[in-house]
Amino acid sequence: MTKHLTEEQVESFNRNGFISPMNGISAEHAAECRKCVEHFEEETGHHAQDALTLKAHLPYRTLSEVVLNERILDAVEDLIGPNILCWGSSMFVKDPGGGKFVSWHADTYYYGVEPANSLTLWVAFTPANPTTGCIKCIPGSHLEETEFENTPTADNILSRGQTTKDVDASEATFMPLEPGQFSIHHEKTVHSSEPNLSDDRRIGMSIHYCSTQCRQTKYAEGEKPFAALVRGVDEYGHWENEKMAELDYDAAAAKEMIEIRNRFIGRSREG
Ligand SMILES: O=C(O)CCC(=O)C(=O)O
Repeated sequence: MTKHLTEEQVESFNRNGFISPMNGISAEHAAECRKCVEHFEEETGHHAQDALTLKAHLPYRTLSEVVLNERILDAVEDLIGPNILCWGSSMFVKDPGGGKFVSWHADTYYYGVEPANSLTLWVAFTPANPTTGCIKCIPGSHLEETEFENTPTADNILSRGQTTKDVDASEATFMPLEPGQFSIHHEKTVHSSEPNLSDDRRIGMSIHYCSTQCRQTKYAEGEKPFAALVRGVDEYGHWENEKMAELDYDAAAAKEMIEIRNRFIGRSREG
């Protein structure tokens, strides 16, 4: 018996590696999330795409409430089971006319989470569609071992420019979303997004959930990564418990988030 998804959606996720759209937070909550993104940029002087990443929900209660949203967690539970960790989240912000895009890739290239009982849930704070540059996925690609190369360019949002080899883009399915709706893709699903051709920003938050059985393999022996237990029980103890934001804005958490991101990028570069 599923909690939010239909049996057909679960079957479709297992077959295709993604599902969309689902109703998540309210449109009002999505608008408040956009305000957080723009507040962060004013407060810190950083563009959210560059700095509100990896643990994006930690400086803001409004963003942590997205991660903890019951409808969202019900959908995650339907796919990976009742014991759920959130180990991170990243803002994806494309300014109008900016030319920024995301190359074909699978999140598994840099997640370091094993086994692959993990997924990415993307919540729209503004309309996401083919004009604004929504995510598009290659059906069934999560069932294959894909290869990639690093080809960074100035406009590629992925800093290392991870790009899957031999993608047939004509097979892609777009995942349009209204503000507050969400999509889910498996960590091995090949996906990308094109530039924002509209006259407003396209903003969404990518949330990284995994089952408590998963480990982070990019950390040295004896060093524990942080994640928040957002539902169920953690019978494995592979992660140090991370607290959700309690303040409207926690400046210390924002500073720490930027430091954590820099360390994570260092590890990814090491391999
Ligand atoms: O927001 C985008 O355009 C891409 C997001 C993405 O690649 C992801 O959430 O894994």
